[in-house]
Amino acid sequence: MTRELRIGIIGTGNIGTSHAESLSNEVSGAVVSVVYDPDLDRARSVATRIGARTANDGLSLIESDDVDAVVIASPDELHAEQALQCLAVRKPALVEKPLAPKLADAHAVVAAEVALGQRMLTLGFMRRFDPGYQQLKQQLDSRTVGDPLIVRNLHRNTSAPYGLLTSRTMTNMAIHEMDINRWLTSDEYEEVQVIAPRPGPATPVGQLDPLLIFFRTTRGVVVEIEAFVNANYGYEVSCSVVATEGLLDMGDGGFITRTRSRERREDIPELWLGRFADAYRRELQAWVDSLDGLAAPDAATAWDGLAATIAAQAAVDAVESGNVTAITLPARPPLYS
Ligand code: ISE
Repeated sequence: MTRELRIGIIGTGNIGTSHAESLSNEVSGAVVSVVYDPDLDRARSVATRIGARTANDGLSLIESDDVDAVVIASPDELHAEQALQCLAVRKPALVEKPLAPKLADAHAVVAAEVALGQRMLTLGFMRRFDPGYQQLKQQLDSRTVGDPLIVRNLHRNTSAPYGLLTSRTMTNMAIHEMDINRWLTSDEYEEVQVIAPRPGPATPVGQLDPLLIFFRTTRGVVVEIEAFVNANYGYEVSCSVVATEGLLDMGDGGFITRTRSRERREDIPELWLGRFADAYRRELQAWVDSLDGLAAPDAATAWDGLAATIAAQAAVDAVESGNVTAITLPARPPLYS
């Protein structure tokens, strides 16, 4: 029996705490040895619950001798810097999405991993591990309904957890769809257009929410994303495909419908942690199982993280300009082939 991997977790917000508890209680082959969060009380509370110690800062956690691999669950704008710190000491990391909100930072991480000559970073695009999306992928790959023409995505949050900036709708929220649709269609984006309906009642003045984002891929597939940050009624994600010989519909994730006394009801989760609990656990298990420096077969790489940030920035440009915006992806380095 090889020693259990010792995982350090940076960030004990919603997702960092969820990962800490899942790695401690559900995932085999790993233990959480160290956690860090600037909110020291919150970090201590998580550490006490799972039997880990706390670190004084992210870098000391990364460099700790009792940390074999790192989960980066800090605020988005810190992901790139901490990923670079992990690469500098050759420690594998699961980087929560996005790789970086800023293009230059995302490019810097990919360049550093290419220079290292070894894939050590995995991106936390967990929907690739969601059973519904995996069945969609399997059906598309085996062409059960022919080839995709249109992919329609709904992504609705109950509210804006991190404040509502249109750019964050792209780089933090809809970036899930920007990754998963590349994966589903095995294709790349060549242009994007964004249309904003009138704002919803909970949208701050001057912000755009909901948004309709339209990507066209190199093979002519149109990927439509409805991104509604302040949908208010609950958290809901769905995906459906119009193809050359039929349709595929993942539905809304299989909420249980209860029918009784002439009433039909569904429980709709408030947060992504409810809708994607299984995907997060499967992603963590796949990552732990693959910690020999290579990403798990379905897992997203730093290259996927860069491609998603390129798409997100193009969508930001499109919404600001009101124009169709071209998307150019650099040549994929052999490390990611
Ligand atoms: C959050 O970080 C997630 O990853 C959720 O899946 C997404 O729905 C939410 O909008 C993000 O803020």
